[in-house]
Amino acid sequence: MKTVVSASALLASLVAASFAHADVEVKVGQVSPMSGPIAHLGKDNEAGAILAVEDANAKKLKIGGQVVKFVLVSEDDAGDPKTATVVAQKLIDAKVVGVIGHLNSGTSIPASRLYSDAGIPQITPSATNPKYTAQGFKTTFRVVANDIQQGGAMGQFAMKNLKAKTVAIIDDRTAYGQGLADQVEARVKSLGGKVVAREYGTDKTTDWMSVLTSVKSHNPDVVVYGGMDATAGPLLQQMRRLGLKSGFIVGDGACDPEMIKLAGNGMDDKAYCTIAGVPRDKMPKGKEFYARFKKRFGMDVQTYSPYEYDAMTALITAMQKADSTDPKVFLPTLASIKIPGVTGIIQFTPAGDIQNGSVTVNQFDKTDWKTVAVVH
Ligand code: ABU
Repeated sequence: MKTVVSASALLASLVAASFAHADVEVKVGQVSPMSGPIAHLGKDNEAGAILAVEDANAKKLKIGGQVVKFVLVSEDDAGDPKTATVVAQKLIDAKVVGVIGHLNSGTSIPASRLYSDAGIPQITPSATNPKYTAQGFKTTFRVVANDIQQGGAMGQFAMKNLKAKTVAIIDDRTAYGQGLADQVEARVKSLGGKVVAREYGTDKTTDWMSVLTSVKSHNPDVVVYGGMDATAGPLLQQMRRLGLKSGFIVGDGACDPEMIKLAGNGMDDKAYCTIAGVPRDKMPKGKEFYARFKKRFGMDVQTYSPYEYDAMTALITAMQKADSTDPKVFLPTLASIKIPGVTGIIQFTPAGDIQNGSVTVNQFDKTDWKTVAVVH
């Protein structure tokens, strides 16, 4: 009789064999929306964490005299603030020693109090609302620039590069979208621009026609949107369908391949987006990471998986340097860490923000986003 061993069974036995000598298992958490309209972004983030844990485990790290196997506990918060606190408590109860997440500002902020009370470090790879690190928690970190930087860069780009005199701002009323829109408005006004409309929908809105009809009556030079790709794509497509020819700038929640897919024939060279970090070709290990990611997962990086990878690596390196997997012991080491990551140097300000955060401005060019400026 012929014996058939499936590739996955073979892989499982090889992985089991390679950890046969691990003395201790240590749980690390990851939270992102892995269901709902931005699940593709959540899965992108999760994949970054998987890769970092696999790399760490391959090194068979000895911490506190024991060989450690890191076990990733991944949770889906669906991008919903209430679910975020439920899964945060679940991770705390499961005794994870640190959490990478959440993806959204609206989920990271409410969850951060729970992690702080439990003394567990939380590093977001993508939430950009400045309030996240302004709460005075010692457990709260972020590896991307915040929306004071990003919103400022968007407002400045509209005024100085696109020479806008009038700007319309739309947001999705989330902590991220509204917060980013507020920062853009402040910068536009500080540079002498006129905000001719402030309109909003929700993070589920896909029919923007009434909002856009109102915006069109002001004939703005530039329309700025604070929200994610699932809503930004239809917004831009409907803008163009309505004959609104203004420049369009969207933030990091929509600066990805999915935005191009969703906006379809609405994409043109008047469409810009920003990322709260550096472009791939400016990342010290970007080329290698993007290639390894594609090979491992069979999909392209969306936006923040390299940052998720760096966040998880920083967490594990802090344990290694402190020679302890006890958050009470390694938390100060994490706060003062300085390591070369895929995306750049990972080092935090006293508040927990990334030191020297950058914002990249991209422009749509024929088929893809192309970098036009990096603001440090
Ligand atoms: N920064 C973009 C998406 C995540 C968030 O801040 O809600």
